[in-house]
Amino acid sequence: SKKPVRVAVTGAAGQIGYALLFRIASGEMLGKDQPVILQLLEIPDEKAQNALKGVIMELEDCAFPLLAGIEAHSDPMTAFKDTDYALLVGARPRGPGMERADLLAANAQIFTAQGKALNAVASRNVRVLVVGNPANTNAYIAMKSAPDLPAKNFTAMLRLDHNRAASQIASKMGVAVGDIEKLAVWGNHSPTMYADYRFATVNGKSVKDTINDHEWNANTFLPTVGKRGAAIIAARGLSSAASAANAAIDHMRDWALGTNGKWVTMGIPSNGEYGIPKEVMFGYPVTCEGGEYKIVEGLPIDAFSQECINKTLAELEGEKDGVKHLL
Ligand code: NAX
Repeated sequence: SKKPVRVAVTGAAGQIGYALLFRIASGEMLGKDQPVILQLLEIPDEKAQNALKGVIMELEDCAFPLLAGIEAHSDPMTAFKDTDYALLVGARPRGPGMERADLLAANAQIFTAQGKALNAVASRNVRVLVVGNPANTNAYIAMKSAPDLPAKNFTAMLRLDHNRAASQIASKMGVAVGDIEKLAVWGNHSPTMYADYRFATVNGKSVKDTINDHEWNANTFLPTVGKRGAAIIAARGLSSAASAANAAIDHMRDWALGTNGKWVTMGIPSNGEYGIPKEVMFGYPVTCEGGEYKIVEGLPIDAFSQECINKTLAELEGEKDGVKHLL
């Protein structure tokens, strides 16, 4: 049987953590033959550490055959020791009266410290997914704080936007969501993301030609996907958790185990592809194979798409500017 791999999860006692850990431990992320050791991080606060203990008791009570160990931590320097995968879920939420700059600064502090800790103690090939918002900028900060690790191993979660877009298209067309291929989401995990179905197909048939409705795209589809998080908060009184955890599982599973040629969306550091400045943590269509992702290149960008990409890029560069004095 396989040697266990180490999976660190931050914010482990939060809502997303509660929907995520049990699935990692049951083998849904890294495969039903891959034992895992969970290295869970929460803030030192007594309430958070107690809640983490409760989650660990429940993990134990699942008696998952693949769960080879569970550790509770309050310091990233121990939580990230030798870790092969790191899911950075915990972040500072926007509190009442908090300005955007304060939010960026509070998170910059967290992700600088966590990036440094990964740099110091994680496996040299650790694969990092940032879920905590602002996810792209937090991933950028962690990457910049870990100069000894491969920059390409730092990623941000755009997969929830991708899955939301796929689901909207499936319902518009009355088709099975699993039959949709070649969807792309460009840019920031925020309402400015650009979900792009120009290349998408259902059973080989063009989605764009079938829907053929620019008004629906610009005025219904994009706002629905972009504001889906807010719609869920309005309905549930809490932010997306199970669907976010599911997207994190999808992102890591596809990265580790491959997509068989299928396109998925990942937030990754640009190397200049599609005119995005180097190092910007940007949502791109990718395929994965052998533990590596590869950007789908050579797609034509029309005027409307370029306008959307420029807008989400401008927002990301604004966030980057907002933290540059902190790095
Ligand atoms: P919760 O508030 O339920 O849980 C967050 C947990 O993180 C808390 O238990 C807190 O104590 C812990 N935490 C805070 N700072 C920490 C630190 N420095 N180290 C370790 N743990 C820390 O939030 P939850 O609903 O789980 O959401 C977590 C994050 O995901 C938020 O930032 C949220 O905005 C973000 N999201 C990102 C999404 C995406 O698509 N990228 C979608 C869903 C979600 O909104």
